[in-house]
Amino acid sequence: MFTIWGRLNSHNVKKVVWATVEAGLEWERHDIGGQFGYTPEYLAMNPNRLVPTIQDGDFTLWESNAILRYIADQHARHLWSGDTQTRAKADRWMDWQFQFADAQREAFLQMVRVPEGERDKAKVEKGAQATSAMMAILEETLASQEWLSGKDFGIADIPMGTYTHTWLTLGLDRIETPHVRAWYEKLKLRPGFKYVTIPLT
Ligand SMILES: N[C@@H](CCC(=O)N[C@@H](CS)C(=O)NCC(=O)O)C(=O)O
Repeated sequence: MFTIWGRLNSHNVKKVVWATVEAGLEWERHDIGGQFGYTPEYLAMNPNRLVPTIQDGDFTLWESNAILRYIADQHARHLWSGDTQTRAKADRWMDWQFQFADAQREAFLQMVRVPEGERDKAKVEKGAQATSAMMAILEETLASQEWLSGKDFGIADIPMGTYTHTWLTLGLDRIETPHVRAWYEKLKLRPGFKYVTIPLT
């Protein structure tokens, strides 16, 4: 059994659940972190006091994108290109996603956690500008290739796919990105994407 530890209102947990579904694994998930708190047993597996963590038999791993790479390597090779250079170009979007998460974080917290009249408009505007600037790069990429993973959907589409859902639905001012939108519409059809749409509050 493949076990996922982490509350489902977390971007990083959603990514892992989506990848697990894509890999066709039999899985279970336990709520932990955030409003659910932590147990000593969990902290023994992951001392960072963060989610997610997975257990695959007696193998334990934390760091969401490392988990995605592990899932593809161990269980779903079709989600990674066999060509090293194609794979490296795909892989970089997984690291890039953490920069995007940083750019979006403050605006996200304002929009999701703070009542409308009390929001710090400067933080929202700063996040809107920073994320639009990054999305312009994704837009240019997706104008000339169908997936971030290359010519086929793969594991590298999952991290930015998850964050793009938030970006498109958060209500921030944003640039027009027709190619990102077209890619997102295809992602919505993937098995496992439904977990991405679970509210983050
Ligand atoms: N780089 C880590 C970041 C993990 C992380 O920041 N997780 C957040 C949720 S998205 C968290 O655990 N926050 C504290 C909590 O939920 O208790 C990863 O990708 O796994």
